Amino acid sequence: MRIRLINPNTTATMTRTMGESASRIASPGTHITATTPESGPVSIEGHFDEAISAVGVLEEVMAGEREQVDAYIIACFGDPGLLAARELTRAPVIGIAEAAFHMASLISTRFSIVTTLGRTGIIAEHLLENYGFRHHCRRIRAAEIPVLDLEDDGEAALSRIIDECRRARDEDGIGAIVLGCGGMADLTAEISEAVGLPVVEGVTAAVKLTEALVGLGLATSKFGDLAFPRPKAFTGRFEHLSHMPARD
Ligand code: 2AL
Repeated sequence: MRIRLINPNTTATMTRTMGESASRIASPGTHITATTPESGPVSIEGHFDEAISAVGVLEEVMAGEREQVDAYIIACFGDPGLLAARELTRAPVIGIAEAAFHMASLISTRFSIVTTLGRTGIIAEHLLENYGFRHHCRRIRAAEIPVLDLEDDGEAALSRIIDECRRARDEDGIGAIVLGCGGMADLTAEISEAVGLPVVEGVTAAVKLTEALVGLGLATSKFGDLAFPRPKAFTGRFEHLSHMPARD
């Protein structure tokens, strides 16, 4: 099984870290390739970054289709471009936020999210609402670290995340913690050990969910709104997307 892990931000070191975490947890026979869009923001910390990054995600899915990969993971906690990506393929496409919410809800009745910056909290809140997980989440907390500090100042970032997770454990009445950034993928074991609660991280959760879907022979439904996009003209710098062949 070939899974394409797409890091929507363009920081290659983060892509590599997430790819390693994904490969470590993957079953024998699963091959993960981690990719980064050619253009886009180096980190995703708000609505603007997210909107721009979605185009890069879709381009990576179109490239993956030419290689006929079996499944895709969108490895940013806002799940940028998720539904649009599903329109482009029959292969399962899983976002790391939705993967983490699903997994956390299977092992606890309530969880809290610990994310990077407070301003990204609203993105998680919208996803909880859209995915139907609002009542499973007690609180969205931020360690107030910029995403790239996870790479550049890892020790300090880890210690702030652990402090916030401990506050969540002590104050929120929860059974599990969801880590709210793809860049935290390699920190899960350390955080879990320091906090003593189950810690769910989306990259690894998404690997297991995609393996399950492919193993069950379940593909993205082409009935209804996730049908392939209708061929049409695109103008300007998106002209190359014009009249994409209709697929059934
Ligand atoms: C993210 C993430 O997962 N990757 C990124 O660049 N920004 N989301 C977040 N809340 O920090």
